[in-house]
Amino acid sequence: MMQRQWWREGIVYQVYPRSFMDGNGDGIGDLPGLISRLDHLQWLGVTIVWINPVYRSPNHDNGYDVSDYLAIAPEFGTLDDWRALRDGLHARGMRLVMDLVVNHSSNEHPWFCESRKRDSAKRDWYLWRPPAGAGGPPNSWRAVFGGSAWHFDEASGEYYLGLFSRWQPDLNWRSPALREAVFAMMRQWLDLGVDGFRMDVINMIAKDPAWLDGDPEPGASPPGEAFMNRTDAHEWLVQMRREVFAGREVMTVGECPGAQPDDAVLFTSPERSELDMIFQFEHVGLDQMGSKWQTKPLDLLALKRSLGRWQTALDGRGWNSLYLMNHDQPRSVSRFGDDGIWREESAKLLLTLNLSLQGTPFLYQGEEIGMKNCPFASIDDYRDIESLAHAEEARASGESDAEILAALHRMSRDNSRTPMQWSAEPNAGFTTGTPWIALNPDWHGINVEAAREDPNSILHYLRRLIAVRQAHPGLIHGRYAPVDEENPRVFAYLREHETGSFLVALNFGEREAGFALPAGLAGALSPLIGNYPAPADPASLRPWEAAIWKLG
Ligand code: TEU
Ligand code: CA
Repeated sequence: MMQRQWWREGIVYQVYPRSFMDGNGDGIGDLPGLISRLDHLQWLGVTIVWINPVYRSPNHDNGYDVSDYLAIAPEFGTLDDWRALRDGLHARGMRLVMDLVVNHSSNEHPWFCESRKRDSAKRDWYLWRPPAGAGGPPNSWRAVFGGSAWHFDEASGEYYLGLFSRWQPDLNWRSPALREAVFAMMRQWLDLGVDGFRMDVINMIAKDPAWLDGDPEPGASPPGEAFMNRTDAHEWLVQMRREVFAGREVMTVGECPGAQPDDAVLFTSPERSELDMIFQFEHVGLDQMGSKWQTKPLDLLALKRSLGRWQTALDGRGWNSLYLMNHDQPRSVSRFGDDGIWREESAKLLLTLNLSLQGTPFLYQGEEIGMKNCPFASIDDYRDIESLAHAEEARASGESDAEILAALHRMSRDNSRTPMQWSAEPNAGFTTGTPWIALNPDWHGINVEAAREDPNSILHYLRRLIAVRQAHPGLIHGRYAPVDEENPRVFAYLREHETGSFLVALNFGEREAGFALPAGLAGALSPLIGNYPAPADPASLRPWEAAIWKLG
């Protein structure tokens, strides 16, 4: 079905509206601000824009607690502003993907307010359970942002499930009426001209009834399959495709923490008509030991094996999304690259990785200029519910503020939520007011205006890289084949396609490193793009050198 291919050939730019551009001086990014920067996105060459939630919300989790799915939050603007954004993107040949947060709503959503009444017809639109026999929560599940995942409601004398927080009650997708209410809302957005949805933790919408009524094995930690990637979730996504998307040109990407390649084949194989692609989390878990706050150095071999596994698993059977960061992850150049003296080279290398694999690349605001993690001086500078919950728990367990800050500097989601850096003007040109969150103080040297003036900047490199990828179908669709797999410092691979094949080589480090060329390729390499002025030498790649060659 050719009509569904546009999202395979596309390149997505993720905008976190709250931190992208403030149009009215209140310190909060908004839709008019985003509209004023669309030429930047068009100049870059991206073709799809995904915006994080802009619906009405109490903002306990910055919009991932929705209290009205059909209203634009006042801090972002009006529905007319949204229409102007849609028209501005479409006029520039770009498409608009909205965030769909329907594993849970806000506890202030009217649906939940009604559901709190025990005799309400919407009681079963959420997951209510009586206290366990001895009192207390029905099972041992912990909430992602701290404490129990079960929250007691005095009015009805029962607990409700909120896997993330008390402000984010989980919707009960087993209710056909709830599913239809969600589908009706989605159809309204599609009728307004939305081109696709990014679906928040969509693989969590089905929970194991046995666990909802108590711990089958008391004291055992709940297995992921109790609430992730369950068969019912697949069935409800097939129903969604049939009842919402039929006959429409819509892109769908499901955020699926904990999904394995086999799950991804089920979610994304075209024959199953569920989703077009998913966000998997394996590569962004490699530098962690258990919790995200206990980190270890990244092992390049582990990264090569992980990304290679996903390339092979979905080749011809599904489709990958490709990302190195987003609004939940730290800045890619700080995490996977070197944000010190090799910042520019390593940022270009990471962009080359993300745009030379099979799948749809997702870029996050600021990646185009190599924005770095932001080491706030005080825990009070942080805004994110997840970071503040961690700080509270860590303090309670005796960690010092210095230890807590060190973990936040590495992994806080606020690293990627500091305001976009547009120029060397006050507040980096993001706002004329007081920003809702502090800027990274390095904006004087790292900003879009400065990058536009430097032909060797990350920004200009990315623009060339996007043009190269879009001009060569083999870089989009080609089969991935590892090269010199056990090389501990160089990530090299082929992309084989009938329209033309390519060799990619990435030296992950500041030491010169070579790699073993596949037999017969030595004389067949035509340099296509690289992050150094002179062409790369496969026998001796320079520090953080990235190169793509055309074969033949
Ligand atoms: O994130 C889901 C999710 O798994 C995150 O909790 C992520 O694993 C974690 O933040 C990594 O530190 C989605 C949204 O992207 C996130 O912003 C929301 O907070 C969350 O769902 C709840 O809606
Ligand atoms: Ca604003």
